[in-house]
Amino acid sequence: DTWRYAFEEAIDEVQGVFAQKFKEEIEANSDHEVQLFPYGTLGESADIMEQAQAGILQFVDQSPGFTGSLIPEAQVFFVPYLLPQDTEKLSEFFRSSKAINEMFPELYAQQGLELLVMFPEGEVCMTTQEPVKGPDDLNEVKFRVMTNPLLVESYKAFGATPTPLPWGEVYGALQTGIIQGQENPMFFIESTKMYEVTDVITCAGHNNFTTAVMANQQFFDGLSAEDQEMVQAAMDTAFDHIIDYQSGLHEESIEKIKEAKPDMQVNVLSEEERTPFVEAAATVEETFLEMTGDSGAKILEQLKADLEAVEN
Ligand code: 6CS
Repeated sequence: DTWRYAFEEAIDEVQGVFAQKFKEEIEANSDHEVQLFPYGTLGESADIMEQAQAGILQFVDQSPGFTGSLIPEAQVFFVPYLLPQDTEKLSEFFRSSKAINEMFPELYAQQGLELLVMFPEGEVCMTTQEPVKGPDDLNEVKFRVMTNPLLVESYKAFGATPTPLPWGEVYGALQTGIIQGQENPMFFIESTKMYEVTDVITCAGHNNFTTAVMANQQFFDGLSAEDQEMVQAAMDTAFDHIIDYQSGLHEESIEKIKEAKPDMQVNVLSEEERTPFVEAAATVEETFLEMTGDSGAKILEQLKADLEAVEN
C-alpha cells in the first residue's frame, strides 16, 4: 500500500529533507510505500491539514504557526524568547520534553491526529524594507505572520501591524507593498528568495521555528503494533537526521543570500537592542494564558520545567 505524506515546504527544504528520510526508512524496513507531496502540490498548509483529518492523507507536517487556530495550546511556541537558541539544548529539549511527548499528543488526538514528532527548523529572523533596531522601527510596518492569533499578538507587542497570510501570498504581497516585512528561518529566507523583495534581515533571537508531523488517527490506530513502532522509529531516525542536516545551515544560508544580493543587510541585535522585545514577551505570555485557560497554563508550566531540565 501507499502512504501519502504532505508538508508545507519544498522537497529540498527542511520539512522535505525530513520527509525524504522518513520515506527512506519506511521503504527500507517494510513493504509500504510513501508518496511525498511537497508544498504547492495539494494547496496551502490549512488544506493539507484538512486532508489529513479527513484521511485523504495519512501523514502531514504542519507547523504550530498554522495549527494554533485548531489547537490553541500549540500557540505556546510563539511566546517570544521561550525556546533556547543553542541548538544542542534545543534538540535535547524536543527529545525529552514531557509537554511535547506526552501532553501535546492528547490535544492533537482530540482533533483526530496522532502527533508523532515535533522538531526545530532554525532561528526565526525578520526581513523588512528598513533596518529594525527596536520596536519603534516596526511602527507602521505591515508585517506578515502565519495565521495564528498569538503570533498576531506578538507582533502587536513588538510595535508592528501584523497581517496573517498563508505562505503563498507572501512574496507577491511584499513585492506590491501590501506588507513590508515577514519572519522565517534563514534557510527559508534564502530558498524562497525573500531577499529579492526585502532589504534587511534582523535577528532578535525571539524564536526558533517549530514544526510537527502527525498521522491521521484512524489510520494510525489501524496499523499493527509492529508498524506503529516502525513509524515511530523512522520518525526518530528522521529527527536525528534533520538535526545533523541543520548544523551550519543558518550561516551557509546567509552566505548564499550575500552572494545573490551583496547589499542585503544582516543585523544581529545586541543584548541591549533586544531588551524591549524581551519585555514585550511578558504580555504575550499573559495573552497566551488568557486565550488557553487552564489547559494552556499546564502546558506552559510543563514546558518551562522541561526547558529548565535541559538548561541544567
Ligand atoms: O512562513 C511560512 O508560512 C512557512 N515557513 C516555513 C519555514 N515553513 C512552512 C511555512 O509555511
